[in-house]
Amino acid sequence: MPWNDIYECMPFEALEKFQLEKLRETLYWVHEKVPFYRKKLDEAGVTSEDIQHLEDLSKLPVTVKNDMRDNYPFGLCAVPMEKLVRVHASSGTTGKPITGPYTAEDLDRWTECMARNLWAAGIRREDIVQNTYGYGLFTGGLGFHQGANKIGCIVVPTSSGMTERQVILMQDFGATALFCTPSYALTIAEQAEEMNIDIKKLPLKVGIFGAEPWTKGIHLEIEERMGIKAMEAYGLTEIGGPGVSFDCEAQEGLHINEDHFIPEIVDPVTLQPLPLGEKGELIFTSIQRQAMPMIRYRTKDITRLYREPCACGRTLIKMDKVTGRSDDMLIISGVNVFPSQIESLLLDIDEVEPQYVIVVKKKRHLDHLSIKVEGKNEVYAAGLEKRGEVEEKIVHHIKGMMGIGVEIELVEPKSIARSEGKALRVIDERPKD
Ligand code: DLL
Repeated sequence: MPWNDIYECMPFEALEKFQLEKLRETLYWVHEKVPFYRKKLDEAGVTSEDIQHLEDLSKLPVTVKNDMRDNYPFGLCAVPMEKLVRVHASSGTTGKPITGPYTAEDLDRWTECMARNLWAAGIRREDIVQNTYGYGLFTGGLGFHQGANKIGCIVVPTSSGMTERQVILMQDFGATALFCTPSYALTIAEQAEEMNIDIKKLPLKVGIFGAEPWTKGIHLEIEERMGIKAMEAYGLTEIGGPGVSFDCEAQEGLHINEDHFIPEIVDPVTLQPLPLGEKGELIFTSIQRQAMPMIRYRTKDITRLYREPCACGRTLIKMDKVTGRSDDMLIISGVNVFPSQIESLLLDIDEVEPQYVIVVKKKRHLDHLSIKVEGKNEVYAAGLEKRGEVEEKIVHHIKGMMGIGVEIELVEPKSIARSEGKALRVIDERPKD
């Protein structure tokens, strides 16, 4: 039985009616409250009255990440500041992050979506869940925490990092469920093996993994090494964090919480809507968010949608696992990283040229990012010690601004191949399967 069978098992016609009503309310609301949307809707010549069917969604303009940057931090808010109770954030394409503000009601709705996700993965009151998603600006930690609280289980809020301690606590507290990124799950498994602790013999029985792409191969490897069932969670800060879509026991696609988010698939180049079942870019319109509703937000995630009867009884539409993006965003152990963001940080450093290559590798299951950047003539010529100082300075700058560890190699001026078209700035050497 789903967490909320009224909404999760709603007949399609009723759902469509509900979505249309909420969509029209949202449009009216953003036109009233958000100058950015008012301008865009007026320019497109569309009002909530023009939306008579869900297909009319395609008449509306899309919203992109840079719109959030241009309206940073609270320009897209549809409520006065005193109504906000929380703000999360995630990486933007350049220096500034993108913000995810919530009203108290938004938090309640998010919690409801997370409870559905956890419940569908088999989490119940009697579970002890170890939540290693980062607590902080990232939506993973608190999002999962709230969902687990709602179900009433015991949460162990370890947050991310200190892997040895994670393993010890998992053993000592008898965690029955683990929440983390898939890459971190493998790191925990490996750490346990090094400590001669057999996770398969511990009470752990399920994990809910997400925040980064992972292949079926990794899925099976986690299940095999930990002796657990691996379930999935998908979401993004822009439309409220995790809880957007989730695995059920059938594990044949992720159910989207459609009473909160209307999905569409479009051609990433023409933006034309594609029929159900075709692969393209996923777009979401939030229809129950107050603080920052999103109209046709381009996720850049590539997937397909299908509406088929599911063995679990849910009628919510399903999406495939997300395996790629239509932009150059990298996900480094769950942290979103744009090459443009790294570039703007490198440009802050006087000692280097704006010539660089980012190399992403897997090192012991974790993503590892290294950057080769050209030193300026005089800096490079000053010798190893000076180069080391500058490398250190860049490492600190990137860590301080983005929160990720990188390895920097200051290389000789003019040693990085110059482009004759699109610059090759990223070399992703991670295995594809
Ligand atoms: O990653 C929210 C989240 C937290 C989801 C915990 C699941 C678990 P952002 O940091 O804003 O939010 O990153 C959003 O991460 O557009 C996808 O590209 C990617 N992503 C999230 N979940 C998955 C997944 C959180 N299950 C971006 N599979 C999204 C593949 C995922 N990619």
